Amino acid sequence: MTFTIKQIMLREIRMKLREPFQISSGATSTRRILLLQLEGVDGCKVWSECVAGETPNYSPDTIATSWTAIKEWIAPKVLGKEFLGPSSVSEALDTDIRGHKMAKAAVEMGAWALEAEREGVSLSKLLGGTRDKIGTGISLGIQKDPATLVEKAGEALSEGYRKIKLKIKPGADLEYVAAVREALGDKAPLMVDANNAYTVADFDHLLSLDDFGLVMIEQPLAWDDVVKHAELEKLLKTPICLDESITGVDKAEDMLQLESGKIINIKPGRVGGFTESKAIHDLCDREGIPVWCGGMLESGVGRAYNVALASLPNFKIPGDISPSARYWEHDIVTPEWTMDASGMVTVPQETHGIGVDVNVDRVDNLTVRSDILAAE
Ligand code: OSB
Ligand code: MG
Repeated sequence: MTFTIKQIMLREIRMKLREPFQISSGATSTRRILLLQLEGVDGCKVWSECVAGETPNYSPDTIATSWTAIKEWIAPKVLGKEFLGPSSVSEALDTDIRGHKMAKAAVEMGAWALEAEREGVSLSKLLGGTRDKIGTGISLGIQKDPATLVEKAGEALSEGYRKIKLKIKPGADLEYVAAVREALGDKAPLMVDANNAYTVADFDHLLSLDDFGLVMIEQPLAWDDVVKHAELEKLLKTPICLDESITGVDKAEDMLQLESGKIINIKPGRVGGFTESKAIHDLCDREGIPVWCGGMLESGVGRAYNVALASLPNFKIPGDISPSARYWEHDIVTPEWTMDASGMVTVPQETHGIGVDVNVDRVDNLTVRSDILAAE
């Protein structure tokens, strides 16, 4: 059996975060979100989310470039074409289109959801997920002073989060991390994420982070580097986790060969979708490298895809998959994503597809731009 995508609707919505989120390279207060609705020839419709940000401070991909890429190059490669399954969509999108991974991922992951609907299974099941619940962490943005961060980290620990990630940058690092470690005690599962804020000139400074018993240090050096991270990994006791640098299974292979990191944060948007995410997951599983699912401040739609992915067996570390209320006053899905007191999120297994319903009226109200792309 084959499947065909008849139409893709694009929507840009704007959602205000409950509090601004600051990383070393910029802050976000209102999330501009690109949603897609894919429609199969059988009339089945699914929603997906492109996780690109407003500016290219995390990845080269942005809302604006992804919109263009989908409209000009990606949709024409898939609309009206017959595919054997979602992996063949991935293959088609990787042919003669360089980059634009977040744009490709939004369409490719939508194709997985269409396939799950067609087969009448949950997205988790279709992907090969084995978990009914996934462990959840929180990513705390850079705060105005260490005391504020200590307060937020303390709240997170008492809410049950299983991993607490502190964003750092030069000038907001050692003092902040020391204060949190002191307040939360030796056992608290703490890590840091620098989003590329350091260089080889900072190696001595970064080695001081070894004093804090962190479970990992995420992406301290350049966004596209795997060579200098290998130099740093040799010196650091704390494991390095790569995020930005791992844009595909090829880069995961480079990481393994060069020993640039011991853990990978997989974000399906960053690597071009689920087919590539699964390839990285499987490679890491064979090589004894644990992975976890990162986040991009997604709405409840993108979160559904992350939850499904994180149900795969080698997602052994809690992901940045916080409940809806961490981000939004009201999410755009029913039910909203929740976390239990032990920091677990339930993977929807009883329903078909992504496992949540999109509140279309609310999406309509939040829409600032839309387009419909159809097969010619
Ligand atoms: O580096 O993991 C990151 C958000 C935007 C861009 C980059 C990152 C993040 C996060 C947020 O850490 C994680 C979340 O969605 O809760
Ligand atoms: Mg990161």
